[in-house]
Amino acid sequence: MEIVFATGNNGKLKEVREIFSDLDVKINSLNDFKENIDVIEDGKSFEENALKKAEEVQHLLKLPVISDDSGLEVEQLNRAPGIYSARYSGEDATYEKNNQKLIEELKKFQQPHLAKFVCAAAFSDGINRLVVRGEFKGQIISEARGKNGFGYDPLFLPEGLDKTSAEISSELKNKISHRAKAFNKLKEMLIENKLI
Ligand code: ITT
Repeated sequence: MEIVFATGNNGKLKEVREIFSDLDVKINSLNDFKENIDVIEDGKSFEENALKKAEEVQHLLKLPVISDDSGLEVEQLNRAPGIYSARYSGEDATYEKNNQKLIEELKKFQQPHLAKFVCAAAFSDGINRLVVRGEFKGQIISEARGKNGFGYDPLFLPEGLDKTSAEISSELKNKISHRAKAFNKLKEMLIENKLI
C-alpha cells in the first residue's frame, strides 16, 4: 500500500518511515511528486494545521495521506515558538538562525528553561480523518550540542537524560519523542480501523 507523508522535511520523513517500517506500506513524501504543493499553515493549533495538510494533499493526490505539524513550546516564552517554530527567526529562517534566536530570547530568564516538543499526526483518505498528539518534555540549554536529528534538537535536553536530542541515537529519539508517540498512536488507530 502507498501512503503520502505530506511533508517536505526530510528529518521528519526519516523518523516516520522508521515507525512504519514493520508494515507493508511505502511512504513517499511531497519531494517525490512533481506537483508544487504548498499548504498554507494558518490554523490556530498543531491539530488544525496537521489536518489541513493531510486533507489538502489527499484532495490533490487522491491517495491516503499522513501529516505532521510539530514545534517547540517554551514555558518562559509563553509557549512560543509553538506553531510558528519553523519560521521563528523570520521568512528566511534556518535551523541555525532559529536556534540563535531562541538562545537570545532566553538570556533574560533563569535556568531551567522548561520546554516541550509537540507533534500532531493526522490521517486522511478522503472519507476518514484522524488526528492525535504526542509530547516530549525537557529543557532548553544555552549552547548547541550534537549533530543528529534536526531543528531545535541540539538545544533540547530531554527530561531524565544528560544528552540533547541531537546527541542521542536516532533509535532512542524515535522511541521517546513527540513524533514517535503521535505516530505510534496513529499507526495503532489505522490498524484497528483497518485503514492500512
Ligand atoms: P512540513 O510542514 O513540510 O512537514 P516543517 O519543517 O515546515 O515541515 P512544521 O511546520 O511542522 O514543519 O514545523 C516544525 C518545526 O518545529 C521544525 O521545522 C523544527 O524547527 C521544529 N521541530 C519539530 N519537531 C522537531 C524535532 O523532532 N526536533 C527538532 N525540532 C523539531
